[in-house]
Amino acid sequence: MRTKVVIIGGGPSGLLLSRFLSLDGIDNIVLEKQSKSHVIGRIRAGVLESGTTKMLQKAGVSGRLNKEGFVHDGIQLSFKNHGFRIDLKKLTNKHVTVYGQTEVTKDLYEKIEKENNNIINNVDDVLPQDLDQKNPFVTFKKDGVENKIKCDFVAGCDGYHGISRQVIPQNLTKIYEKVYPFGWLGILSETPPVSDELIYANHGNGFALASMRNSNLSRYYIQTPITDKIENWTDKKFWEELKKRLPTHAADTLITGKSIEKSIAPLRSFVCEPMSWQKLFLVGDAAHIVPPTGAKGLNLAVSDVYYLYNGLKKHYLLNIDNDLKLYSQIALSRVWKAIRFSWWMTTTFHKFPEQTDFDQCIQDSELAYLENSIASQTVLAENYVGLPF
Ligand code: RFL
Ligand code: PHB
Repeated sequence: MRTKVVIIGGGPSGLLLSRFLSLDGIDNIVLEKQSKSHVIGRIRAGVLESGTTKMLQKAGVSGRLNKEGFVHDGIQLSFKNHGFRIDLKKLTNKHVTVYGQTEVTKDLYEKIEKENNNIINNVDDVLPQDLDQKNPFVTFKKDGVENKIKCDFVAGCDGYHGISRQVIPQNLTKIYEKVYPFGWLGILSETPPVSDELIYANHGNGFALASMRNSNLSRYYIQTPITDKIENWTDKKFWEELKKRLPTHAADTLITGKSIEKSIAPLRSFVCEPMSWQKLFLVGDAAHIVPPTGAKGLNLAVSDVYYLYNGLKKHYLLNIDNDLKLYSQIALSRVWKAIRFSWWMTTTFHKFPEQTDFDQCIQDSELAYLENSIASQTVLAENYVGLPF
């Protein structure tokens, strides 16, 4: 087998890159370890920046997004049981769209299956090789049979636990990492959302987030110790704790119900520099992780796709290699700004185990300042709706 670009990983970044390359007639094959139903079933991101929405529109996969996505012009923040609003629209003239990553992935799969059918699911032992040679290739097993694809380039879109990052010689990369001493316990429930807009709450017991997927599907998160076990969190215990952490006006109207998904996710900030080596380009979670507090992970994956697609397009259609050479540098410049913002949202809203009364007063005054300063609100809003790319 031979193709131009082998894409390792069929999550949102791999699928979107594949779609853009195919639209320009650049041959590519996506190798995905899991089944389609497994990829589509993962409950993850929910908030799309305007830039992400535009990319999905350009990719021709926005039919359902345009109809079913919810435009949000603002977000609610709360501290000391007191809420205030950040008016994203007024401050930036942009909005975000609530539309689940599950749906984005489903839309991409359907389009690609119909038009190109170049996704190979359920592959094992994927290994990119000879990336520093003229003729790189990727080997993998499918149904126990060994396969080899020759290619020009490999896009590592295989997430944080993928193989791609690991094939770069360790002495050529620098890893930046911060692991937070808590996790997010998230539930999905078939209940109407407690609020029309997302609520990010700073509370003495820890952070809480009220989000949603649609008018009868709510997504809620609470900060928990990283050592907590999911079995110890009954639905009843979860709802009681969430009610305590949300501002009273919201807690009083919260409709509870049976959870249809419940999981605990660790929080970390992580960057691998550079994001490319020879013929290999890392994209999305394969190169960087942000804590979900700023809703940036999926959106960063999309801006990486934009930069890489642009570089590959110029290489194949115009024979210009400069953008491809600068991919890592350009992508990292945007990545670090999102790393900073996500870290700031996380440190401003969560309780740290060693937190003192002094630290609490600093958080309170940060939020009080934010409530009363248009300049401070603009900084948050600009980052939340997404920096340009
Ligand atoms: P993914 O989604 O991890 O996809 C990688 C794919 O690669 C496959 N794979 C392999 N395939 C072949 N061979 C191998 N050796 C392979 N190893 C792995 C995997 O099966 C998988 O299909 O990475 P990608 O595409 O870069 O996308 C990144 C996003 O999924 C991620 O950043 C977001 O989900 C993060 N995130 C959020 N992002 C937002 O923008 N807004 C949000 O509101 C938001 N909320 C969240 C989140 C992530 C969360 N969790 C669970 C980590 C909320 C949560 C709770
Ligand atoms: C979500 O709806 O899953 C979600 C929303 C906002 C975040 C993180 C996750 O910051």
